[in-house]
Amino acid sequence: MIRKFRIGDPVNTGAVVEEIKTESAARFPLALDIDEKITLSFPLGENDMIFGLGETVRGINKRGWVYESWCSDEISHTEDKRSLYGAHNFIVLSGAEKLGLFIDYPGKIEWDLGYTSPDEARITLRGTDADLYLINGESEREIVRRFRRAIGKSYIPPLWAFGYQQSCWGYAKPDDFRKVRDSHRENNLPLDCIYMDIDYMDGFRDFTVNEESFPDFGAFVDEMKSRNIHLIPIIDAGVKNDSDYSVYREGHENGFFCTDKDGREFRCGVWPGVVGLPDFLNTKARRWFGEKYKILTDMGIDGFWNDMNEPALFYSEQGLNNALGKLSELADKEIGVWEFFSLKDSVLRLANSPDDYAAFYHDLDGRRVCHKDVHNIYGAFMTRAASDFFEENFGREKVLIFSRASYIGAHRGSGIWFGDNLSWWSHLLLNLKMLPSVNMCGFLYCGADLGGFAGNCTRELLLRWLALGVFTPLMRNHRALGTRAQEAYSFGDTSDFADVLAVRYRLIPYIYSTFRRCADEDEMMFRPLAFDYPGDSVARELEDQLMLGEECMIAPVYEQNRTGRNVYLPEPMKLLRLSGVSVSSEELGKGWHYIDVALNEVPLFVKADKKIPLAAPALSTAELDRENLEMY
Ligand code: MIG
Repeated sequence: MIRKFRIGDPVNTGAVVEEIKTESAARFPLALDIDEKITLSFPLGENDMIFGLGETVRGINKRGWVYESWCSDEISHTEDKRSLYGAHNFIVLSGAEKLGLFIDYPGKIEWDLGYTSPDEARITLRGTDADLYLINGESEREIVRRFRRAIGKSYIPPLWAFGYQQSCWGYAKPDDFRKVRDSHRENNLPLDCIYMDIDYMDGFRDFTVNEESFPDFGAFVDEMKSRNIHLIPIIDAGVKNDSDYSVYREGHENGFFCTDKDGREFRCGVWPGVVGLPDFLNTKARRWFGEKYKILTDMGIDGFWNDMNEPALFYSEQGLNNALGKLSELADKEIGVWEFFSLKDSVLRLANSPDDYAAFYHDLDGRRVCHKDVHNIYGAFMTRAASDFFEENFGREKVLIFSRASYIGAHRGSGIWFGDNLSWWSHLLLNLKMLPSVNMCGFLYCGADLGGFAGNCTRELLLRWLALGVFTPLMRNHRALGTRAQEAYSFGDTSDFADVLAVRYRLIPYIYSTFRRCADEDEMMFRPLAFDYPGDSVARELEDQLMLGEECMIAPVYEQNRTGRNVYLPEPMKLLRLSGVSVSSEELGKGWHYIDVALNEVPLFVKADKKIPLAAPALSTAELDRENLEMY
């Protein structure tokens, strides 16, 4: 059962698509307090667990920390943080009582889940207009399914988006991309996509291609396609403020950019320098931006990733002026320690500053709203601009699109990636922990930067991370400018990498059909063991193993210098060791087992009474034989 309670006059975020009768907030059964903000609270029983919140830090069981819904360009995913790029306001309380809670509110929310007081959850919305949803069910899975039905079916990308993908901030010239293609093909390493980061553009202008580097971009896209490689360009949220650039000019002339308190275009800086922020919350502006993708689809492009759409702001013009004023004020003064700190802060606090998020406005088709009150839907609506355009012009399942920032609702049109992680072992585990949480919120097409974005990857870390990545719908190796090379051919002998990547292609029929079924049936592809074995006190707490589909369990190695790991089997299973074309199968009983895992191996646990299909390996999805499958 699902109940909806309305407080005030909330903005339509588009998260819920099902018609649900609205009840008055007076009937809301949990403690509710409304003054300048909304606070709801409920007691936590000793053994209660809390699942959900999608893309954020820390464990699968969210209890014991305070999280914030506030889409953030967060470059360091450490456990002292409270938010990452998405705002996924859905939790399931799991204990003697089971209850789902979705807060449809696009401003900031604090989720104090047993942090201030261990036996209380206290959730604070920084505003007074919201829809609250309560979902009952017999099990966590049933509650999730009920919620997912309300928010609508998850996005399904084209099949080729399940192939292996290579990315790097810094590939700039055609030969950079050819080298990636050829090095994979020559070393028997499969590959379906190569990403184009901001370096392909003309001065970081969206929907442009640097003509010096790519004199005939369409021909280059075709050349890649003829070798079964899709090129996937990035699109950033900010549009370069440049009157010689037609996209900016059109946006400016039509009033499609966000404005400051006086109604003038809000000026802030990102990669292109000063930009206009398209007002994606305005229907006309959103449609206009969506149609711009045609410039690239006309050249044969059929996939995109949307970045910087929290929106990330390096600075605003106002903030920069304030900082410069402060510096010149201090220039004539003697700098004591406090002057020093104030000088330092005025510069370091320029990026993503709360003042800036409070300084610009949207036109919600006639209703003027301050950005800070709708911050969490900005990126989702950017991606909706793209996905609406693709669906209307090409139909469903034709174009690959995923986003960095997101809000529930965006799962219907796009996927997400988990942003700027680091080449750290702890981030391999964080990748695993986020999977069930984002699945609960509808995001099925997802994945982390395999090998880690920032920092320097090692051969061992990449192999272990890929052995998790073979199961994630988005399987992309991506890294930052200037980091150690981490393409699968960058560490000498490539045979171990070829063995692991071959497993991905062998599994694509299973992964793809599981994905489709989960999308159709509002199911999670990855689940915590607690959802499937609620009566098993060991399984309930495990956070380094996941259920996959109805047949499997995964348990990757996530520590350095390990030749194996302990795995708990909540029921008898077969351990399949997959490597290249080889498969070995061993029957294991319920309970703990130590299993060896070689660096070129992917362990997969299949329930004793189930089987999964394996295809023959292929170098791209186009060459994959999905008909002749062997069952294991
Ligand atoms: O400020 O486009 O998360 O994947 O490589 C950094 C450059 C901007 C952040 C994205 C990352 C991408 C990078 N971008």
